[in-house]
Amino acid sequence: MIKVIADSSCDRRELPGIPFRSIPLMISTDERHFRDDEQLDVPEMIHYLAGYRGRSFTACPSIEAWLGAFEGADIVYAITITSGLSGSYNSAVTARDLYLQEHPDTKIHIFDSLSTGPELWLLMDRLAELIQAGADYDTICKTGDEYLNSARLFFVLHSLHNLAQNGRVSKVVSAAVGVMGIRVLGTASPEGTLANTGKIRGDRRANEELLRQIEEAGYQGGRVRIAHVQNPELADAFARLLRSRYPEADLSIGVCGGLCSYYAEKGALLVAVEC
Ligand code: X90
Repeated sequence: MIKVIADSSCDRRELPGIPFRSIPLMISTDERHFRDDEQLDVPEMIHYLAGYRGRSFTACPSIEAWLGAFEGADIVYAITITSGLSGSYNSAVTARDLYLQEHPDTKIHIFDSLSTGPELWLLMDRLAELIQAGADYDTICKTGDEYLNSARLFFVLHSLHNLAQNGRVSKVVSAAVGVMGIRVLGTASPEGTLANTGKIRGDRRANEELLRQIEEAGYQGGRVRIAHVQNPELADAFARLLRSRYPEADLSIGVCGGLCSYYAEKGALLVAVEC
């Protein structure tokens, strides 16, 4: 059996036609714990956190959680959130090494997305195509790794509070925000960390600048995956803008799960593109 597994930074809880498991990360305060699975009420979590005055934090999946997910598969393609900001990749690699000692015939490839959210959707869709076309393990690993190298993630955030609180962004970058109407633009760096690419006032100008940066990165009409945190209007507006120039683009819009919603925060737009 072939299995695709991704940690919950992938936002999706199924991959049509393919046995798929999502491994939850956790979002916590000193009072409550939110498991980022299909039962999580993301709007309720966001609402609760907005009114919570204490600290909040997250935890990546344990080695045991990855081990459990490998069970029963002959071939596993696993995808993690960037190793530049989370321990999920290391946890998955350690689990693989342990698992292979007991199951030497299983094949397990771990993709470090060096990104999050919609960039994982792109890879999941590509892996599903390759698996359905009957490609072999080595080809899928190589093609998937190359695919990730050519995909890019860009985003617009309204707040960097939770990223800063958890040391995932430098003080210099986070100092700039919190001002009403100011949007922070960024991209996943080659090392899989957050690179700030500008600040801008207003949604319309932010969307235009986002598309400009995406084109500058080499986008020519390939696939686009858009994730938002309680901001379908902004996602639609960006999709319309992109379609006005690339009417044929394969584009889909979805909502962020718990982990990406926590860090990207209300209003955010995350856009992954094939470059
Ligand atoms: O291991 C853990 O506890 C999870 C830590 C995750 C930290 C970063 C999550 C970022 C989510 C924010 C905007 C996009 C930044 C992407 C940079 C690669 C989304």
